[in-house]
Order: sequence, then structure tokens, then C-alpha cells
Amino acid sequence: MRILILGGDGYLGWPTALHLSAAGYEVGLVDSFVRRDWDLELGVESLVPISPLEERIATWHSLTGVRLAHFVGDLCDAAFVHMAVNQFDPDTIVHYGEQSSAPYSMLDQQHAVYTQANNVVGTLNVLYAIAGHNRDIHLVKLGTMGEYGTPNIDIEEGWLNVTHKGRSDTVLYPKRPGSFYHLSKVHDSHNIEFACRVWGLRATDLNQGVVYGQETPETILDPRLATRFDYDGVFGTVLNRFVIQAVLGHPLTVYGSGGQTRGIINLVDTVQCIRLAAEHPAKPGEFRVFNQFTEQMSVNQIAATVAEAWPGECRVDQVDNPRVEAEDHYYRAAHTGLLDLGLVPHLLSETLINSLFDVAERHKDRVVPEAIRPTVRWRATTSELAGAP
Ligand code: NAD
Ligand code: USQ
Repeated sequence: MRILILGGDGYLGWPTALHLSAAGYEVGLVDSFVRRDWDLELGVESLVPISPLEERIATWHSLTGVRLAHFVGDLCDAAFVHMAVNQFDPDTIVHYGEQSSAPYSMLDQQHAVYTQANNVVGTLNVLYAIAGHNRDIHLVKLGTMGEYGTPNIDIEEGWLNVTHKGRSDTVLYPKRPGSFYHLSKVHDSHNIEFACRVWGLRATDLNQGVVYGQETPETILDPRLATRFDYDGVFGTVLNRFVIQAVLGHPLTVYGSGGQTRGIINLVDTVQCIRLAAEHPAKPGEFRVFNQFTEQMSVNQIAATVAEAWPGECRVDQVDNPRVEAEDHYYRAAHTGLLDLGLVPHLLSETLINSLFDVAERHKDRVVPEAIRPTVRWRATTSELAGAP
């Protein structure tokens, strides 16, 4: 199988590329390196140093003899996307190549517009490239659990059976997301479902929970294969942030009362899920949805788990919630699709948190302390950046 990974230089795309290459698939990468530009804009860097893509690829080649193909360009450039798809001729496209941060999308009008344009236009270009080149290509698209929001009923995997005034139908699950970023993923889901219906494309939309972790069996083979690890208030995600905060002796920043519950997933399971989805493609015309997480926890539970695992003192603070989100809510989300395909989950354990503490300890001198505090406020239409130059 030939697999093209869009966003292959990112936190998840790079370890996925290595995992699929190690599994024997022919892998190509597409990226514009725009994520590295956002680091410059924000005045922060990945906690773990990351090598340029060329060096990553050369290192993997020297270790395995396998050279990953790569295409440098912007998914919003239609001609570039058509060229990459035609030239690589994939069986599967894994699409990670979007602006991935909710706070970044809520910074101000310009960042909201950028996020939605980048994500929605990029995905439309990918759909047209597949439809134009080979409609049999399986699109595996990264969506997010945040598309659903926190409804007061069980969350299903993408579709909902509804009986209304005596008539029944199966409809796309109603979405009520909590940021312009999460909304961009909802728009993508609708566009992909439509393309499956009109052009007979086959797609798997993976509504993924919050990912944590930094190492996979492939990335630890050489420091030049490391993937990024973000801790700042804009791109850092909750568990990764709490780990580095514990190591720095910074109070863990629980937003609000901390009852927000989210699906979470270990990085090693993310790459496993992508492989399973690729190995078991959706049928022609099918818009298939899986909820990609392995356990659900409240922010308070995540903070308590990190604080208990940390051998030193660790304070947990409830800070003013910069977001607008329910802090006390019902949450029960189905997630059996990937388990049925053979996913064997690696749940959050003390061993894993300890290895993450080690990663954070090794690089803690690179932290920009001002970047830890959350500065993007949902209620404002413009927020200041903490560490920006
Ligand atoms: P990331 O920002 O590290 O990676 C995204 C990559 O896509 C970057 O390398 C970036 O340069 C590239 N990219 C963005 N826009 C592009 C464009 N127009 N053209 C070419 N390349 C472009 O993010 P990540 O954490 O690896 O997330 C990958 C995907 O998974 C995203 O779609 C994100 O929304 C989704 N996701 C992430 C998480 C998580 O916790 N990290 C959870 C659920 C879903
Ligand atoms: N939170 C805290 N303290 C922090 C950071 C976050 O309490 O220091 C809380 C937030 O308020 C939120 C929850 O933790 O309730 C998750 O926040 P997050 O920043 O870890 O995750 P989120 O903004 O939802 O986005 C991340 C990824 C995104 C992905 C999403 C999956 O950046 O790409 O889509 O997780 S999900 O949350 O399921 O939508």
C-alpha cells in the first residue's frame, strides 16, 4: 500500500510516517512547514528539539535503507495538491495537514479566518484531487472529538438514528463545537460526507480525542527522529502541559472547576489507529466515522493523575477559565469502531507518565516560562500573546 501523509512534519504526522514505513508501507509526506512558522510567531519552540524534515528523512534512510518521498507545499494551493497526488499515486491519504490549535483560532479575527480558510480549503483541494485522479483512494481524515461538544445525550460514532414525529432517519450526529478551530473540522466533515455521496469517494473521519505522549518505538531510535512536544498556552495540550508544569514546579493550570471531561489517547495508539483504518478501508461511497480515543477523564482527574505520579511536590491550581465551555456536564461517547478493527489500547499509566517526566526533565531548560500561562480568552475578540517577540 502507498500512503501519502499530509501534515507529515507535525506532532502526529511524523511518528505516523515512521510507524507505517516500519510496517512495510511505501510512505510519502506533504507539508508546508507552516507549523514551524507558528513557533516563530508565538516566540516558543517544541520542548524537544526537532530536526528539519530533510534530516529526519536522511536519518530514517540511514537506519532502515528506506527513503520517504516528500512534497513541500501548501494544501491551499490546488495545483500543488493535484501534482502531489498524481505523482505519488497513493492508495490511502492520511490528512493531518491543518491548523490544529483551538486557542490559535480564537486569538483574533485574522487567526479565526486563517484557520477556517486553511483547513476547509485544504481539505476541499484534497477531495478534488482524489476525485480527479482516482476515486478509489481511501481518505483517512483527522477530525476531533470536540466536533460534538458536550451534549446531554450519548455521543455516537458520527451518525445518529432519529425518530421525529413518527418518522425515522439516520443523520450526521448534531455538532456543537467550542472554538473556530473545532468548527473548521465540522465543516470538513460535512464536505467529506458530501463528496462520498456525490463522487462515490471512500473516507474515514477520525474524531480523535486529546493526544498525549512524545515517544514511539521508531522515534526513540535516534534523537533526530524525535517528534515535537508543545507545552505553551496556545499549542500545548492538557496532559503534555501538566507533565512539564510538574517538572518545572509550576502549579498545574486547571481551567475553571476542572469538571470538563475529554477523550484522551496515547501517541502510540494514534499511530496504531491510523494503520488499522488504512488496512481496513471504508467502502466506495462510504463516509465512515470512528471516535478515536481510549479513555475519558476530567481535567481534574488528569491533574490528579499527573500530581500523584510526580515524586516531588505538585500544586494544582484552578485558574480562571479562558474558554467558554461546560465545566460540569454529562459525557459518554461510543468508541468501539477501532477496537473492533483490533486496536489494543495503551492506557495512561504511571510508567508512561514517568517516561514523559524524563523527556521533560531532559529539555526543561528550553522552556519559555511566560508562554505557559493561557492568554487567549474566548470572550474577547482579540487576545495578546504571552511569549511573542
Ligand atoms: P501539528 O500542527 O503538529 O501538525 C500539522 C502539520 O500540518 C504541521 O506540520 C503543519 O506544518 C502542516 N500543515 C498545516 N496546514 C498546512 C497546509 N495548508 N499545507 C501543508 N501543510 C500544512 O498538529 P498535530 O497535533 O500533529 O495534529 C495533526 C492533526 O490531528 C490536525 O488536523 C489536528 O487537528 C488533529 N488532532 C490533533 C490532536 C492532538 O491532540 N494533537 C487531537 C485530535 C485531532
Ligand atoms: N485545559 C486545562 N488546562 C490547561 C489546558 C487545557 O484545564 O492547561 C482544558 C481545556 O479547558 C479543555 C481541555 O483541557 O477543557 C482540553 O484542552 P486541550 O488544550 O488539551 O485540547 P483542545 O483545545 O480541545 O485541542 C486539542 C488539540 C486539537 C484536538 C483536540 C481534541 O490541540 O488538535 O482536536 O485536542 S478534542 O479535545 O477531543 O477536541
